[in-house]
Amino acid sequence: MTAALPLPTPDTAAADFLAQFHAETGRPGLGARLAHVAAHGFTPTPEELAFAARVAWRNSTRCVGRLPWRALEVRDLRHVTEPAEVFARLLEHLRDAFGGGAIRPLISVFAPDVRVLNPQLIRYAGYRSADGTVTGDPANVALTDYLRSLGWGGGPGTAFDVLPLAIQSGRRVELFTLPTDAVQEVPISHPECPGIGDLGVKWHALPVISDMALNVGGVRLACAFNGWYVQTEIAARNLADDDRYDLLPRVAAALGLDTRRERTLWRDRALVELNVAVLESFAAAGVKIVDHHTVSRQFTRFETHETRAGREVRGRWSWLIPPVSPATTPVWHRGYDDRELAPNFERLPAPWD
Ligand code: HEM
Ligand code: NRG
Repeated sequence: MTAALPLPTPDTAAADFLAQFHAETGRPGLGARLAHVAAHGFTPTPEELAFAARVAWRNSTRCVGRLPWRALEVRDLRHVTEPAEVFARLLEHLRDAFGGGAIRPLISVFAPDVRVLNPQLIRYAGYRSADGTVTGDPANVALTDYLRSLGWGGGPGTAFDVLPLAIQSGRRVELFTLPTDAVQEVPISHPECPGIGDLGVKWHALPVISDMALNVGGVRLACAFNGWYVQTEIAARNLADDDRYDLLPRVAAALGLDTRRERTLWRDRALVELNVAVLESFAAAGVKIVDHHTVSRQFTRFETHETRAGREVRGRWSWLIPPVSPATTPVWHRGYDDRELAPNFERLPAPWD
């Protein structure tokens, strides 16, 4: 028997992705597409890219917000390579994703040699002073120092200075200042405790992750994507962690709690009221946000839909449970396989590490 010459086949990651795309969408022509990719290499079509982005969200094991994955709006911006034009497209992303407060899940996908170096489009500076104290967000000290090393002169020095964007194209890195009208923010106050509003705290409306690449069949594309916040992300972590804004002692003081003994549970009580403050403030500002009970229930609906579609839901339990009252949510009582599926989002290395 003579061995037939093997037909050219694309690498397995691309072939696996194309097989999945054709199987799930019911589109004909897998054989022809595989032959084309084997001969010319894999460049995703706009339809393949949109499918990959939505399925990458569906596959995001650390995301509890996956229920509306089919509704993700995908902007194919692979032709955009100039940093100034990337920035212009990111401003459109911020405006359209915000949608006057209604917030829509949106992803902008850029050319392979483009990337935003900031981990999110909106981040607050962290300025470390000589005595080691930090003004602003301590999580962003390294980012702030890095932007200064690129020539940024620094902001006014408030606890909420929005950082400029560092956009890389090939070897070039350029800095861009976000205009104030591109950054929607919500002042945080409490319906019954004016002392919490007096702390002068605010947070931005949109979480737009910009340091993850979409991996579609082995092709990695820089992107920026957003949904809306779960209030725990802001109130139980960003504002509460002692290595972030560390606000629990000040919130407890505003509430008149006894902070001398742990057994008064002043931390827990301050934490709950700070969560109430963030939810009520976003609602009052007309900005979409979800509480941890609702999003956990939505996640179990996502699980039901996926099971009906014959797919297994993967998850990272420690990320899916909320940092407040986790055992009151259905996710607490379930278990998940945390192995990653393709296509997916992959974190890009920080340039300052
Ligand atoms: C992580 C909620 C939309 C992809 C998370 C986390 C939450 C969350 C609470 C954990 C974050 C943390 O602990 O720091 C939501 C909600 C959404 C939403 C409420 C509303 C629609 C999206 C969208 C995408 C996405 C549109 C992508 C298209 C991810 C990924 C992670 C994540 C990749 C892991 C991030 C990391 O490793 O830092 N999401 N999400 N999510 N989400 Fe979602
Ligand atoms: N915890 C981070 C944001 C991570 C992603 N969260 C979302 N993503 N909700 C923070 O800034 O607090 N999303 O695409 O909606």
